[in-house]
Amino acid sequence: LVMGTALRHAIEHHELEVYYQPEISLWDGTVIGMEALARWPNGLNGVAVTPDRFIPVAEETGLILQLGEWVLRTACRDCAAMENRLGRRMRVAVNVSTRQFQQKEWPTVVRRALEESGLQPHSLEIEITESMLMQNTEESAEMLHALRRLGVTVVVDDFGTGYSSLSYLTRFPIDKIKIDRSFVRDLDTDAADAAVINAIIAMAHSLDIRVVAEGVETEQQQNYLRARACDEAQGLRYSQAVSIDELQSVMAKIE
Ligand code: G
Ligand code: G
Ligand code: MN
Ligand code: NA
Repeated sequence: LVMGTALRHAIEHHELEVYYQPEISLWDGTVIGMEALARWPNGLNGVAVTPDRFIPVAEETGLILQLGEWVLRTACRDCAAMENRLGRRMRVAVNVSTRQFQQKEWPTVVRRALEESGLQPHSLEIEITESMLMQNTEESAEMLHALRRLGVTVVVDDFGTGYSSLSYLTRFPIDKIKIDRSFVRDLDTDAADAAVINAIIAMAHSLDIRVVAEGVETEQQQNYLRARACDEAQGLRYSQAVSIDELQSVMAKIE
């Protein structure tokens, strides 16, 4: 409750920030995208609060609608500016919560964020979770088709940790999956995790779905994933999430 009140105040007083973690193409090593991650630097009593603590509070209090729309608009604006500065295409991935996804007006919110920023729809990726797909499957399918019609990319985040009913990959319009970092972590030592990763990549590619590996920390993990034709990687091997101003120099180091 205390955190909810402080969070509302922080949102209204523009005290939240959006940081970006680069996403690397395993085909050519370039940074082709970035994931937008909310930050609350001054948090409670001046101590930063991490999103795994304040996002659930935002969801319980309903503040996620306001917070989520602000993250989306900021991410679209920052990505459009980055594309202009680089003179090439970039993509930005935005996480959404169930409450946002269940709003009838949500596709309109997305369309307006694109229009006001000038960002091309194909540069925006919306990250949803497996559990969001399994609740209200009819409505979820409708929402994903609405996003598709806008030209936005649909990504399933934390892949492998939820219901893992693979049939939904054929039933919903999904462009891309992000393999959860728990499978990547012990890749070098755990044959079972490696086997799961091989199977996920093969299955996704057979369905024309691109694959991102999360939580890549070592060169060995990167090389394994590249050998298995995993398309993209994200993790501390490349960079943690940084401010948009820091991102360009981080990119220069990676590339
Ligand atoms: O940045 P970090 O890796 O600590 O993020 C922790 C979690 O918080 C991530 O799993 C991410 O999905 C979630 N998160 C961060 N920013 C947002 C946001 O803007 N909206 C939603 N719904 N989740 C977010
Ligand atoms: O959306 P998602 O839940 O994936 O949010 C990303 C989270 O993953 C953030 O909390 C971030 O700090 C964390 N993270 C990013 N890269 C790595 C990594 O390489 N290893 C580990 N252990 N965590 C990471
Ligand atoms: Mn994510
Ligand atoms: Na994730």
